Amino acid sequence: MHIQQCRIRGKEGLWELEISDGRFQKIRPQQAPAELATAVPADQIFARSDQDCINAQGRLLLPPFVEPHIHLDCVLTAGQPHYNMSGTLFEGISTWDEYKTQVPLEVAAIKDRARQALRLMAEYGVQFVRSHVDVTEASFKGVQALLELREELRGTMEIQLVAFPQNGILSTRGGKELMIRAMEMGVDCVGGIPHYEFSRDYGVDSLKFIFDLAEKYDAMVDVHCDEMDDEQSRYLEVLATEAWERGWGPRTVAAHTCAMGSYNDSYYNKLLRVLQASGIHFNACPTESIHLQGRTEPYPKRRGITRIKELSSAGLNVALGQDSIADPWYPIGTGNPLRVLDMGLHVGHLLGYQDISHALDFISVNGARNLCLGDQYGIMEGRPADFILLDAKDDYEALRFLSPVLLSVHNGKILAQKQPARAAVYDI
Ligand code: 17E
Ligand code: FE2
Repeated sequence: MHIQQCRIRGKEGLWELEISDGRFQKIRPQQAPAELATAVPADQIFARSDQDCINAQGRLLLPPFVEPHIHLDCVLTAGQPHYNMSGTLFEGISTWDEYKTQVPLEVAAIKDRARQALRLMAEYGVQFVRSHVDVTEASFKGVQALLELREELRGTMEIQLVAFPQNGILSTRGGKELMIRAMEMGVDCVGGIPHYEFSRDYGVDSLKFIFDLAEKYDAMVDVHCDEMDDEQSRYLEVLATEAWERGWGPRTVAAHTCAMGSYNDSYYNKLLRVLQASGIHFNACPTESIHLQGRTEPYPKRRGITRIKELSSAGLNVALGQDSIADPWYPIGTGNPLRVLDMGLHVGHLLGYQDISHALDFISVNGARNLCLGDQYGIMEGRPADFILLDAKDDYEALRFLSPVLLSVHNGKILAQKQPARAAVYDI
């Protein structure tokens, strides 16, 4: 495959790429023709190209989008057995409990829903996905289904799985054994939910157990941490301290950390010390949290979202994820990371020009760091030929128009392709 006249994110000018054996073989600067500058409408790019030689006409090529946080076992179950009417995290959890008992989980059905969600994500440029899977569900059908899917899709779309104890590790009888069972079955990351454990002590003990498991199984850690508005929900300091003590920071993600939006600055400034010392990563889910949080209070209402801007400017890595697609927690969602980014930049006060001009980091390279993708990821000669081509020339345009992904290539093979709709407007 040969790509001509593309912009490459982070580089000046136009480029051509040669791809074979699933890898980028050559990446070379290319002279711009006189009549370029996106003069050719996106829907004609493929018409004018053949599958082996695509002229991008100045469109932006970048590494694939990364979905660092989703629950594939729950996707597309919204409304069964009923919708979450309060819009709270807790009604989401109890609705999921009802689903698990009333609609017995079946491997084939879970795989089918997960595939539908992954197909949507692929359409929007995602190639790497980290999914939580509920392990406090004794049949373990979810774990089995997603492990099978991970293997079936390897090389097409890459999936990491997190053993996620939805109802708590210590607050579920036999919870530790369930976590061990999931790790034995080959799940990639250890998860947790300390803020939902019955007591502070349980929450702290669960975190120590999580890191013990991570060390034993040489696994990454990805914990739902402080997903609530309670300013006293302070498990992040315990998570970061454990990660620091054990040297596990670069392999650890603190997800949600919504309570950080409620911490006072005096505490936050002190907390920052251990966050920086540990080097843990962060994951925020802005569409999910703006919907679920702030539900217990009158006006003025908190936003319930972690300090994306402040953490980023303190040098910490923050990625954005969607968390849900039509499930008991969040009723809508398309799989498009640009939609999540749009929300994150709005609620995070991140629409300054400088912010927008590197906005796509939040749904690409930052997510790749959360997933520890290392040199598996990036537009460089010798690396796997994984990339997307956006119908935009830069981050600013991509964000403004929520631009479609024209082409998504994984290991040198086309995973998804889109012909954007054409509109006609008259008399203006
Ligand atoms: N479970 C949970 O505890 N929190 C969430 N946001 C989702 C599932 C989606
Ligand atoms: Fe989640």
